[in-house]
Amino acid sequence: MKKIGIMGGTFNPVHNAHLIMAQAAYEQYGLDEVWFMPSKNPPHKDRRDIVSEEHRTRMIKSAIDDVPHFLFSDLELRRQGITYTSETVKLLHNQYPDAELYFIVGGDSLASFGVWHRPEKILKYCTLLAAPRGAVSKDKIKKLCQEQGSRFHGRILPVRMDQIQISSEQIRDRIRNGESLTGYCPEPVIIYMKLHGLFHAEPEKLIIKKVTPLLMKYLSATLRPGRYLHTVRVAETAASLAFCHCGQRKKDIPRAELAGMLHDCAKYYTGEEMLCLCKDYGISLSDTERKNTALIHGKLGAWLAKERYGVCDEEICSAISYHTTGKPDMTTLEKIIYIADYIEPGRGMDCQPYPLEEIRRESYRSLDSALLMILTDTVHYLRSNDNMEIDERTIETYEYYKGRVI
Ligand code: DGI
Ligand code: FE
Ligand code: FE
Repeated sequence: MKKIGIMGGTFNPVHNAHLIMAQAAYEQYGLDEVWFMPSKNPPHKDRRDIVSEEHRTRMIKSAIDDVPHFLFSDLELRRQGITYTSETVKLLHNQYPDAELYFIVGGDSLASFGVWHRPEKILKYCTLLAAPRGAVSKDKIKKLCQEQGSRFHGRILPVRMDQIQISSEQIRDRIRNGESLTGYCPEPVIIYMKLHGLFHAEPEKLIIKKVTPLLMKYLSATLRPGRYLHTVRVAETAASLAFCHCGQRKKDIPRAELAGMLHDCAKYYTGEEMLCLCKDYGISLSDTERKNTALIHGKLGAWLAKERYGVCDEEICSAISYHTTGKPDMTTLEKIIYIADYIEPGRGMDCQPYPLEEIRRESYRSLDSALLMILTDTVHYLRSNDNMEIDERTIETYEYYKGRVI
């Protein structure tokens, strides 16, 4: 029987005590998995310091990404209305009738278990695991588990661990006071908060001139793992295309690499977030972009490259900006990024009329003719896809190169 541990909470933000608690429960009760399940933002604006569900989700994912037995669950986020734990565990029980459920809580929550919504119902569907926390220290936890277990007629067991004095509130205070978070949160979470200026801090502005380990850390802390790997492959492909086509200008190789690394840096935002950010930052959008938000990440990415990553090379920013649609009369660097994004070795789409392998070969011979092949394939793909509206710029670029390349 599969044993599933559930770590519920606001995770505003997720921190090391959460991870240690989840790991201790996992080890001591032989759990197969622990699911991190953030709760929904309260509907009214009375908790202004809770950052968006997207931010909290991304921070959790980046914190648990390396641990195979820690998983993310959006069960509570997806539910409508107030989400009571009693309902959540019932839903889980119905969905996984063969699983044994364990709900992991801090000792302070266990002390106030009586005021939770229908505590008996919670214990009907799961075992509660409680770790020392707040006023409930290591030596008090066992007794409290016994007391609350017999009071609410269920199984409540202690998690043995040293009490760790880290809380989300303390982290928010430290950020407000400009104090370091080293040791409080996993590094990707620290980086994520800095990059987005969460909890009343100013977003951090870096000054990036070339691909460095720091830049890679920033990107891997924000992008989803698959997207990050795509980014690295685009950077490598762009560098080798630059090596092939800009032989005389060696400095173009690191520039192509940097543009490749950053080309999808805005890709972690949802469509809704991108629309909000463009409004906030005064980035103008066409009607097609507003309707097809997948088209916005180039423009927004160029803005982020300039304002967050401090890239002051205009051509790099414009290569990022136009990497999805292309534009007439592109520079060599702009072409390289557009092409690298399409041909990087992780891509495996079935392209028509020009197969990907042919385009890959052509890319190292002529950028212009590879570009036209990609544009032809893209227009073919978008036209054969009824529900995809073609961006005017994609067509304009296609027409421009069609009339030019022999
Ligand atoms: O960001 P990537 O996935 O690496 O690649 P990309 O920047 O080329 O973006 C691909 C997405 O953009 C994909 O969802 C298709 C969409 N797209 C590209 N050109 C057009 C387009 N969508 C519409 N609606 N119209 C276009 O002309
Ligand atoms: Fe892209
Ligand atoms: Fe891409």
